[in-house]
This record gives sequence, structure tokens and C-alpha cells, in this order.
Amino acid sequence: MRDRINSLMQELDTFHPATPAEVEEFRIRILGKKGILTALFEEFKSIDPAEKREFGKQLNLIKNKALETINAQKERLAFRGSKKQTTEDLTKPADILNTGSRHPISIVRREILDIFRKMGFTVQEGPEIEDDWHVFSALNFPADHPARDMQDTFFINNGSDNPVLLRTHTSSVQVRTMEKQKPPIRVVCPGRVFRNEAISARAHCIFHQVEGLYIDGNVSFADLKQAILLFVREMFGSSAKIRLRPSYFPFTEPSAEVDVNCNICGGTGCNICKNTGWLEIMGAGMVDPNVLEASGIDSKKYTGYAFGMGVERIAMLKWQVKDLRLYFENDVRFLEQFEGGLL
Ligand code: 2NL
Repeated sequence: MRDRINSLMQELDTFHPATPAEVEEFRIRILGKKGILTALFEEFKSIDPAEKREFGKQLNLIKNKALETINAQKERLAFRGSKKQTTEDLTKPADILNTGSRHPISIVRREILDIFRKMGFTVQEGPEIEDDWHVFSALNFPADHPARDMQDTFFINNGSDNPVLLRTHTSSVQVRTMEKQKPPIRVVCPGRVFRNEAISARAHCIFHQVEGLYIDGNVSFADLKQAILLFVREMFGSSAKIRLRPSYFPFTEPSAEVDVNCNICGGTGCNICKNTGWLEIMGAGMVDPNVLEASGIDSKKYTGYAFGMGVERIAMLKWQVKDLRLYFENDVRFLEQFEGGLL
């Protein structure tokens, strides 16, 4: 009996099957009804009682070892099997991720800001939720100006006598800049603005603006014209021409509307320029002395110019997009036609 236990022990130590079927065959040969170990346990019943203690211990030990060995080999082969079944080609190049494309409004905003950065302007941003002072009063809007009307501006009724509202232009950011910074000031302020309007192809309640402000000791209307001309040539090409028409804004005096020559028809007249040969691109003017004083800037020492443009309008002219709503619907068929679309 001792010999058979020893040889079984050795067999367990050297057991190294290649397939799960071999493990099963091994299990039956050792632990099955007619298995080697089963036979040894049967024999154990009739051995000399003096030897029972020693052999009982050994038989239990070897039974546990057999079970452990069989389970360990089963597991090893199952694990190896799962790895072998992998059919992935690990040398295959990775799938291309579609990273989306830059929004046309972002493209144009960046172009506008880059041009002014080259002219020495810095970019300033500010809050979209504002108070009356920074949107209207500091900008010389009279108390009864129609823009203050609920019909044009989104007011948030907070019950206080300093109502909260959504800014209708980013001039509020420039007011904040003037309040905390001494001249010279040269900033451009991009951002979303909000107006209470019915949505159509030509109007939206949210749109994007870039406004600019330059204040220093001797800023003139000639400086304004030259800055606009440089901007327009960078934006629309070196042969672009500008035309200034007199206009009115509460915050500038004198004020002007700026046109660029229509490069769609070349000036002969088309439906984009409504047969005028010119396209309106921005408003501008010399900062009203009342506006400077309201923000604590001495209007006897300093003058300034300011301008404002709608990013959607510039983008419409650049790509001849006829319907403003396309910029807000996020239809990928529209969006992927711009920079970075479809890799
Ligand atoms: C337009 C016209 C304009 C300004 C914006 C401005 C800002 C300050 C002081 C004076 Cl802090 N002016 N901004 C000036 C003239 C025109 O925008 O048609 N925007 C879309």
C-alpha cells in the first residue's frame, strides 16, 4: 500500500495535461468509481488496525492533493483556451475617431479676435447676467430709451429695485474694464448677447458679438477709420473697401455704420447686397464723454473709439448662409461643412 501511495504521489506531482479532456480522463482514473484512490480507500477498511492511523492520514492527504491538482490544471487550461480564441489582429491600425468640427461662429470669432490681437488689443470677457448700470445707464441710455423696454430685453424679476437682466450687448464688459483699469485701454470683448425677439431667418434671441474699445490721450476718428480698414482687409481680403454712413448710438458721438464692398457681385448689385454694392458689417463711433465720465475716466484728458459687430452677420457674409437659425440647430450636416469637419 505504501508503494502505491508513493507512486500516486509522484504521478500527481508530474501531471501536466495538454487538454481539458486529459484532465477529465485523469480524474476518472484516480477518483472515479473504479479509480486508484477509490480502491485504496476500499482496501484501507481491512488493514491492520495498528496501521490505520498512519495510512488514514496519508490517504486523506493524497485525496486533497489529487483534487487540488485536478482543479488547478482545469483552470490553467481554461485560461489558456480563452486567450487562444482571440482573433483580434493586434497589428491593425486603430479606428479613426471623429472628433467633430469647429462651429462656424467659433471660427469667425477667433479670426476677428486674432486680427485685433495683432493690432495690440487684449481680449476681455464678462458676465452674461448683468445689472441696469453696466448695460444701460453707464452707456448713456436715457431712462425712457426703448431698449430698456421689457419687449427688447430679458429682465429677471428678482423683486429688487436693481433688476437683473441678460446683457443685450458686450459693451457692459467694456464698462467694467473702464471702471477698473486706467487708460490706455485697448480691449476686444467677445460674447453671447440676448434680445427678446421672435426667432426668424434674420433674427435670433441669442447671438454673438465682438465689441472693441480704445481709450488713450489722443484717439481720433481717423484712428478708428484706419483700424476698421485694417480689420476689413485682413478679414475680407487686401482689396476690400469700406464706407462709413452717419448713424446714431446713445454711447458714441459721432457714430457711424460701416459697410464693406460686396465681393459677391463685385459691386454690380446682387440680392445679398440688395443691389447697393455694399454690405453692412458693424457700428462704430467716438465714445461719448458721458460714457467716459460714468466709468470714472476724465473726458478732458482722454478720448476713445468703440465699435461693435455681430459674429453671425460676418459668418453669413463669409459663407453666404441665408438662415441664422442654422447656427443654433447643431445639425451635423451643416456643421461638418466647416473647418475640421469629417477627418
Ligand atoms: C452694432 C454697434 C457699437 C459700440 C458698439 C461701445 C462700447 C462702449 C462705449 C461706446 Cl463701452 N461704444 N460700443 C460703439 C458703437 C457701435 O455696436 O451695431 N453692434 C452690433
